[in-house]
Amino acid sequence: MPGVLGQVTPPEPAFPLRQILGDGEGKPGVEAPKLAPELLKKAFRTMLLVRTLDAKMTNLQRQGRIGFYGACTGQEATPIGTAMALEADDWVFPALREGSAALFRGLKLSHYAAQCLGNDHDVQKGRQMPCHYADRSINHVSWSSVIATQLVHAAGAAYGMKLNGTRQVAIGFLGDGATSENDFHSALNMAAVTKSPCIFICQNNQFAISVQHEHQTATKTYAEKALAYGMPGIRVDGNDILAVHQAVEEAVARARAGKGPTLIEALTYRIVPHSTSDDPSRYRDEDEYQKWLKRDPVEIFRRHLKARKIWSEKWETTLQEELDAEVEVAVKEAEAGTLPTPETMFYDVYETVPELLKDQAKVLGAALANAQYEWPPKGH
Ligand SMILES: Cc1ncc(C[n+]2csc(CCOP(=O)(O)OP(=O)(O)O)c2C)c(N)n1
Repeated sequence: MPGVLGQVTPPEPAFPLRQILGDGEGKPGVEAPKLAPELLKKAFRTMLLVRTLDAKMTNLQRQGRIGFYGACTGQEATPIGTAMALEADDWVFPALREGSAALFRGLKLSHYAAQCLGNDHDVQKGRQMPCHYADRSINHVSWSSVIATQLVHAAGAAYGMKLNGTRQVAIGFLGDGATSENDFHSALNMAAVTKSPCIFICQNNQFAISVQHEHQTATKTYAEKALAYGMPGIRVDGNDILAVHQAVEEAVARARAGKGPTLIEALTYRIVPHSTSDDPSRYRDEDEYQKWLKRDPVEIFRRHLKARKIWSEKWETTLQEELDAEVEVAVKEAEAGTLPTPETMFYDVYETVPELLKDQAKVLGAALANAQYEWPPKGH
């Protein structure tokens, strides 16, 4: 069909929204895979755990005990559904809202809390903003905070996996806002050209802080951007954990078979503020928000577990009590830490600390001693 200026208008790309659970009762005509009850229970437990952590950490921020928090409440199905499809030696390059994937894959609760507090119990020694979890033992790499940089890291790691001939995959998580960054283009292009085992998972929560879809992109979906790079694009209901799991499983199988990367758009909605520094009531449509509140991924999954007779109210009540207690203990343990001493900033960048940095550390040490500088400062 001729378009403007006589150009040929390409046919509308079809990226249907994949669903399995729908609103919990199951999508008519779609059979839910019979995943092992223990796996499903672990996923549900992680969903409740991260929701409990989100509430606790937001309170701690309000009390001035942590500096910042970016919750994932309402978006639990995508990172956890993804983690369910991975092997222990795969790598995750997250953005802000994927701490739950790390918890599912074995991040210790006390480390999660210590990372948010940024003290000397934190494996990153307080050098990152809260919610930038990292753990070498589970191949979970800290985010840089700079939107989309993690995607080039994921693509590079995946290329390394290909060169080394391993069967591993790298996951690069992103938000919808990250699709407007140059790094998105570089990463997807490189992964596709090199046919690397990289899976890009865009959590389209429909906001980049206050910027909404129509201001972010002129395409109808984010999944169709895959066409430009020569890789498959999948659009999935991001609040449907089984649909996410199935989409990621499919992409992982392609990647392990040497067929290259996939872009997955997981459609969801940010029902919480962007972070503790945000007030979405200033830009969010109230009716739309109310509509999405009814599509709570935890409730959708709960209905499925109930139908499969894996869930009971008593089980969830006891589980929630356990999680509340575990979170309290983890925060207590983490709060027993103190601020890392200022000299620690000179270490961990180089395997062997250069003389220049050693000298600077000495000068700082002497200056602090002379000034009888109090460490940690009052209030910490
Ligand atoms: C390069 C860059 N530009 C701007 C920012 C400030 N910033 C932090 S989060 C954010 C929005 C990110 O939105 P999105 O990628 O959709 O992820 P979401 O937070 O919604 O999960 C922005 C603009 C940044 N961190 N890095």
